[in-house]
Amino acid sequence: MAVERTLSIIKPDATRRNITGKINAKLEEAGLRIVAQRRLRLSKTQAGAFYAVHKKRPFYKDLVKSMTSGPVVVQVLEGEGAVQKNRDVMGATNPANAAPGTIRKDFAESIEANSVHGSDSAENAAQEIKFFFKKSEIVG
Ligand code: IDP
Ligand code: MG
Repeated sequence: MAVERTLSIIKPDATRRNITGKINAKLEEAGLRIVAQRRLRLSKTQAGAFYAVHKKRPFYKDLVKSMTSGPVVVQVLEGEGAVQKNRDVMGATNPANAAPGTIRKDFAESIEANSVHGSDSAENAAQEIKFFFKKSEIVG
């Protein structure tokens, strides 16, 4: 399996509870390396654009609201099969369905406030990384 990069976001519910380190420990223990990282507050426009694919979904407005409710940590993860590996460590979208030991099982508050975002394909990973980072900001 090739070395890949993927975008990870630690969501406001997690920064609020001061558990960014606990989340990143799980990512690192899974063999993912944080090769870029920034803490920021998303504007409504940014969050809306980032989640544009969900525009028609009933939860879109609430999702934008919760993603702008506090700081996030955006980061690029690198590793063998990083896109799928990150999805595996994150766990299912709904924490009620997430496997034991996953980030969402251990930390998510609800299906909406589920602590982390992760790209779902190599193609989306490339786009999402570009959304937040310049090439020079990613140091492998
Ligand atoms: P993912 O984050 O596991 O890839 P997506 O289906 O891409 O899940 O949804 C994006 C985000 O939208 C989720 O992480 C969650 O915060 C929110 N979301 C998804 N489904 C629901 C829902 O049914 N109710 C409320 N929020 C949802
Ligand atoms: Mg998704």
